[in-house]
Amino acid sequence: MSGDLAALVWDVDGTVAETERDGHRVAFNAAFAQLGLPWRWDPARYGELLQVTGGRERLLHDLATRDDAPPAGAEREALARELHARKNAAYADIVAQGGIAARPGVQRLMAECREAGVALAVATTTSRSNVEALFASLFGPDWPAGFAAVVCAEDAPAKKPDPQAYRLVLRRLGLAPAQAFAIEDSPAGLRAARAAGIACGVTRSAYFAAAAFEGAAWVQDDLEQPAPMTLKRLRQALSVTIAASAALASKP
Ligand code: XBP
Ligand code: MG
Repeated sequence: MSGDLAALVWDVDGTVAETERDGHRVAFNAAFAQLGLPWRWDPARYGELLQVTGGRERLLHDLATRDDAPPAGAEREALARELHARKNAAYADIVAQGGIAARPGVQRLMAECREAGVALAVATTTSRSNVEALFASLFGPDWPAGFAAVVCAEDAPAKKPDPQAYRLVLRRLGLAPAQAFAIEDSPAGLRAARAAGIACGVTRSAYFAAAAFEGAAWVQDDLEQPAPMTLKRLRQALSVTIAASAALASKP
């Protein structure tokens, strides 16, 4: 199987940008306030809630722990849907105001890939509207032309660590797992990529700074530290991962 790198697949939240603490969390709190609810998620509580992937799922998880949430399941579902829609609108406002920057090295590595003919793609559990808002703010209005496939929560409803988003991105790109490399920031994201057979590097984000990342091809603080992540290093990491998988498969 070819190990030539044909596509670099990006997670969004925590990887392309630090969106959670100052983006999604603030927007969730704005949605609570809009509906006159007294609930607020402080940075520490939000960190705990990030174990649940998917904003609507995160809300439902939190509602299930509250005495003052609607007791009926259908009512809770409706409230979570309403809050989630309002949260996404508030998030779009935050990023449109330039409130979130790309993480170090993201723009540089994307440009290096484009110059070398390596496709860029996205595999995220976040809503499409959030990706559209963030990427328009970071990369300009023509950003869709720069990405060969963008798989979001609406395309792959099974949230990470389920590999559905990564499998779908491979199908849309027409590539085998060994032709792609993923960049993630969370244990759930890493597991999703690996379960789809894709080699994966990790840039630690604020909320997963102390997490263990077993199975990662590399783990860095970001794409510049401790050393710039280049296409050459990505290709080397891909070869090492493929060789390790082949050695494991050939064991009696
Ligand atoms: C991101 C998520 C998302 C975002 C919020 O995970 O879990 O739920 O926190 O976005 P990943 P939504 O970085 O692994 O893709 O509210 O649109 O879900
Ligand atoms: Mg992430």
